[in-house]
Amino acid sequence: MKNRLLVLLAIFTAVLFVSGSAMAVPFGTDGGAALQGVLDGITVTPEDGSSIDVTTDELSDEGDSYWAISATGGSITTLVVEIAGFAPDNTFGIYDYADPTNYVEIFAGSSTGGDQATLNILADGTVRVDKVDKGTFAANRFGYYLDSSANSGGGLWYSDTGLNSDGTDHMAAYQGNGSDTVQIDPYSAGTWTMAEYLLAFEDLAFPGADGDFTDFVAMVESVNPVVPEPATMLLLGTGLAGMAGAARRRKRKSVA
Ligand SMILES: [Ca+2]
Ligand SMILES: [Ca+2]
Ligand SMILES: [Ca+2]
Repeated sequence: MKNRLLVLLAIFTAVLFVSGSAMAVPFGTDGGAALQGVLDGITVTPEDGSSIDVTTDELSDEGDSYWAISATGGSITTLVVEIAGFAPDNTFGIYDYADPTNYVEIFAGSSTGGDQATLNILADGTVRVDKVDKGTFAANRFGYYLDSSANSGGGLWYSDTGLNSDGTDHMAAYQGNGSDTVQIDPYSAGTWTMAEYLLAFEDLAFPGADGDFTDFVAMVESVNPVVPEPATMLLLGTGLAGMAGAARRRKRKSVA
């Protein structure tokens, strides 16, 4: 019994380890250097580059799947850069947490760096882009997507990795820490606040993708990630603790 418990505990630890190591996007051979260059490029202060490190400051993949608008005035999305051959065709937008096939486009393929759009979700679920009704969501809870499926090798990539056809994380997210001043052309410089997140996408399917995560980079403001309850982990942990307790009780009984 004790051996079996040890095996179960080892499995539980392994599950925790795997979910932990799945937190970072799979950067390619450049190890995130290209994306770090994008961050450093928009950073005015500190003068020697962004205080955000693309390899260590990324939101966990469980934590960047779903989002909610946190401001009454809506959320402004600014396209920072697209370093991709598919840039003229790639589209970007949000999809309904309750139905991933229900989506609203924010940027068309023709959009380029510096383009901006304001996103609103009304109390009745109406989704507006630049004050025009574009659809209806179940609630103020959504994921981001990049659609590069117009080109071969591309795909429809969701912020929820579980929905991706290649099972791989295609979006890295970084929260501002309130200390850097950034400037995205053509806008004036400002503080990268904690209510602003940089989203960085890889548009090619894995394996085969270069993994530079600079194919589509956007800054979203006045949004918060909605982190789901780690229900599976809790259940696993509770179950194991319960089994350990039962084993202890049985052992005491046999001693008595
Ligand atoms: Ca992710
Ligand atoms: Ca484009
Ligand atoms: Ca790429």
